Amino acid sequence: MIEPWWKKAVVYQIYPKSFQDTTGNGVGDIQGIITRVDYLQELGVDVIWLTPVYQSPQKDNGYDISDYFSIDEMYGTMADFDELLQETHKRGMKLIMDLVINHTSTENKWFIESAKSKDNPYRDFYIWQDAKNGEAPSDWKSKFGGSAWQYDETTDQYYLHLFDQTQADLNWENEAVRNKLYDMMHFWAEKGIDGFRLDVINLISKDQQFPNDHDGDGRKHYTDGPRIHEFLHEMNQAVFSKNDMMTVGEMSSTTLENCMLYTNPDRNELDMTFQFHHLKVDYPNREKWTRAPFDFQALKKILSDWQVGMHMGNGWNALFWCNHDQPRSVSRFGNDSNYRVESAKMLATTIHLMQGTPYIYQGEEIGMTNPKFSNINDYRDVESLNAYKVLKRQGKQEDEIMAILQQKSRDNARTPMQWSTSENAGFTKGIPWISVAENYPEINAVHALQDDNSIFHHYQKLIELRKKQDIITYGDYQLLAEDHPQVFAYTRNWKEQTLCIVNNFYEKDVTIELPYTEGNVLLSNYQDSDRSLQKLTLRPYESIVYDIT
Ligand code: TEU
Repeated sequence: MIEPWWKKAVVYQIYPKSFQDTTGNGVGDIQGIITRVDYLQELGVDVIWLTPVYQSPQKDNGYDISDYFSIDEMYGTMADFDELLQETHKRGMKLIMDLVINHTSTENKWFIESAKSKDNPYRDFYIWQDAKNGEAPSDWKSKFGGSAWQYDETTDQYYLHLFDQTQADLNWENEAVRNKLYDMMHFWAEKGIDGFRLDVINLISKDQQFPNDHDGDGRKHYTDGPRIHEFLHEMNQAVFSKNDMMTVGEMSSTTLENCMLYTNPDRNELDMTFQFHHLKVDYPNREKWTRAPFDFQALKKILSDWQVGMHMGNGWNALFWCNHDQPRSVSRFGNDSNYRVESAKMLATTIHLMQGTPYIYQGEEIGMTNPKFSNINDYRDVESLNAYKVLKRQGKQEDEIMAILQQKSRDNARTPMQWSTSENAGFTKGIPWISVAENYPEINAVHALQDDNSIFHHYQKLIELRKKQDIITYGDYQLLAEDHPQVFAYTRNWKEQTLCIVNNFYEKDVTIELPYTEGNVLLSNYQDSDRSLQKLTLRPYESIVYDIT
């Protein structure tokens, strides 16, 4: 069997709004991305994932699509997009698009029609329900706060929106909707794109009774819902199987069992999945809007369970610490003050040596940090602004709310890419749509490229190592020193070979005994890492990859 190309690939995620502006309007654009493709090639990544650039009122930065067939003018034109695709392909790289098909913007013409009357041909494109006992059809909550149902006077019914009220959920029970979406996907496939990242794709099938949840937000009635595997298989047969594509599903609150099914090649659904359980280890009692250190034992256990489970189930993981919805990884799991470089490299090694396809989020490769905004006016994200209001209503002090947002806001990852020491970090000549982090004179791509020991060059080495060592792609995974409070160590085993990866997640030195005596150091984040594994002393955030065969 020929192994699919995406198993050995590394993906780079671009958030276009914050990547590179060429017009001076303070917003990144497609021409800006084109000027940076060489930079990505130098890093060594194989695939670019572009978050949504379709026409959109931008209530949720493009995750609210008003026209699937055109590019938002803020980002450029379809000709610009075609040029980007060409420039990517010319360099032997691939491009995947972000596809948001759980919902559309309420400004999408389908929704505008749908809202007009109960007998409009588009009525059943969305999920409309009558009031129950004079109230919303169910107690489901929007993921961005408030009810998930919005009342619409014109037809005296409610429509469902699991996200913002301007993001109406499509009715996947309706075959006409599914066929329209598959046709649209063909349109992009025919352009020659190399795949899709499918936004919250495991939420598309809802329990048609829309039952009350009582003690939750309703997610159990639509997460990995009743017809999800059927819909994904159908989509696969209609679109993916007809094109050489990679597909990655973003899975909200999913389970390992479901992801094994989504990605088992025999089932023909998706190639790989993002799951978020390891990024909820700093949500005490499942509450995001709190300040809390991360639970290291839970982090190790979750990542390890998914490594072992997906390997056994013949599934495939997408590996990542960060994306445009998460705080910066070095600020969250590393140490962005005293050991920024060491800890960013350590985190990179920990995740890149696992089995799956690694994703690098723009700026992660130079160790960008959370910006630590201290004023609510600095924030742009609809989710953060809603959370601010809710926390205020709960009586929290301004300082406390700011401290929470500094740790948890999605805007932490959305500040402009730090290219150079020029004004606005070289991102724009105008006023950036969101402020640039103040540390750009120190942390930027120009510095990273000049410094042989930079985080950028560490990522380069990780990517090279993956290309050279098949064991990273195919080997199994075993956690070592399971209960160790400070060290995340594991082995990868394949054929006769064993790699041992040892990571100190804390600032304190630590001595650890591992079941090996000596190894060849393939990569580390200090210049002079010890070859002897027997009684190994790791320095702050030290991370070493040994070949112990
Ligand atoms: O995010 C999906 C998702 O589950 C979010 O609720 C995520 O958990 C949240 O942002 C964390 O605070 C996707 C996109 O990545 C996100 O940018 C969109 O806002 C969302 O879908 C709606 O399309």
